[in-house]
Amino acid sequence: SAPGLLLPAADFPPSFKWGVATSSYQIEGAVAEDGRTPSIWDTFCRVPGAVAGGDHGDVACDHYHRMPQDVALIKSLGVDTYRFSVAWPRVQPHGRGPVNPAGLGFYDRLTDELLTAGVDPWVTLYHWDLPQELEDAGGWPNRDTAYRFADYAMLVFDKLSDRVETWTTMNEPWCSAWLGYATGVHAPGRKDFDAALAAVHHLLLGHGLATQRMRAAATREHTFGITLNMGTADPATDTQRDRDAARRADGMGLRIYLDPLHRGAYPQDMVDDLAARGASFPVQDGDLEIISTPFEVLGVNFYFGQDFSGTDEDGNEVDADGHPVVRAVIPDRPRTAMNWPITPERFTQLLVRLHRDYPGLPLVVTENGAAFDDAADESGFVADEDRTAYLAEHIAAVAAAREQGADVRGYFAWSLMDNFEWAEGYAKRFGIVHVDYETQERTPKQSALWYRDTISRHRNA
Ligand code: GBH
Repeated sequence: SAPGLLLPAADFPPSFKWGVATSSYQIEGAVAEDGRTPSIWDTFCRVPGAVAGGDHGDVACDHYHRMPQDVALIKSLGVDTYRFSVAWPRVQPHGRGPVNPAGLGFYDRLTDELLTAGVDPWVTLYHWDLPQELEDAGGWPNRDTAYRFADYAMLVFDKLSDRVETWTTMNEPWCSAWLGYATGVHAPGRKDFDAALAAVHHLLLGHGLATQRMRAAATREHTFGITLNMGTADPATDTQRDRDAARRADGMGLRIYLDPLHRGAYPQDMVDDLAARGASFPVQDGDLEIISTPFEVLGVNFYFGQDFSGTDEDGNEVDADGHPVVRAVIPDRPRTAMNWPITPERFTQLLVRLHRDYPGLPLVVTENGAAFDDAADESGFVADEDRTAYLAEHIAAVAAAREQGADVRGYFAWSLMDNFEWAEGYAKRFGIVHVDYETQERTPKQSALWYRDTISRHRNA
């Protein structure tokens, strides 16, 4: 068995939250039911070549119809918390205007089902499924979308805040902005650098507006927050050029989000870099006060760390447009099925660094996990020692970060079950529970059984 599989229980206090996570479009299916309208992902999946295998979320894990059984499954894992996202086009089909009670009713029932099962609901308000009508009106590059998001947030908050304690606004705005509007590998598939910069700013503004309004309307204590995807960026070699490349990668990947959120300002080195290419964030008076409104938890999604080089393969320091080269160099490690390197020690490094550079911000790992080429036996069981080892090593990395003072208060595995892995479709499986997409049968993998035992060992320590 893999090293580190048995963790000393003392590494985690009884208050530490163990969980599993999913998102709406990746599991729900039922895309045209009870008044739901298309999101940008429904549209994008129909673009030839956009998603591997021509896959789409029409059925996905059929969670919309199997929710009570799925909550029973979650309960059987013994977790404290279930992190799910709410589909905006179910709740507010036109992206503005009145609530759709049938759509919101699903999350109302889900919340009650979880509470009855003794599992804490953790809401993410936006995990990438923007109503298509709002994209048609300009999407996240359009400032108005931030205000529409805050209105939508309030519709959900009004209904669920009596029972849901923790509210996170966005999942990984980096992905929404860069993959959606700059590289175009995610919905809506646009390729426009300036649009992506505007999207970054309006996603952050939407977070701030929604957080302010929810807090003002709260009638009890709540935990508000946001989840960011975070890697690590180390220089490939110890030269000034590579150190600059790593600084730039960290700036665009992490600091342009966390600095405005926590310090109320975009990082000056990144503002200068952007100015050198004639670009800037569309900041208006008062925006940074809104964006930096205090919040109580930072959700950390970590998969792997990278090195960065300031030269391309031919040794050039600038690209064809004259911009400085920032080239990712994948560390020489075993890889997952996503071709992502396995770098648990960099997880420790990230968590300790967040604690140092952004003090006073409690951290919860809202996603961590891995895709591997699972082979299910006839009963549907997957003996996923690779995934089990990945989880064990990364949980040990969290324990190591806590020992070094990082204020990490929870860990959620990505994902509860195999699901629609965005541009990779269903071929990539991140679940700790196997899904047979023909029968919709769920079968806990070895990693799920290990996770359940690990949680119970900690709880009974
Ligand atoms: C998360 O995205 C999502 O929240 C979740 O829905 C998804 O299923 C899960 O992870 C697994 O993919 O090499 O330039 O892309 C994670 C997306 C992947 C974004 C790693 C940053 C590293 C930089 N992240 N990626 S790059």
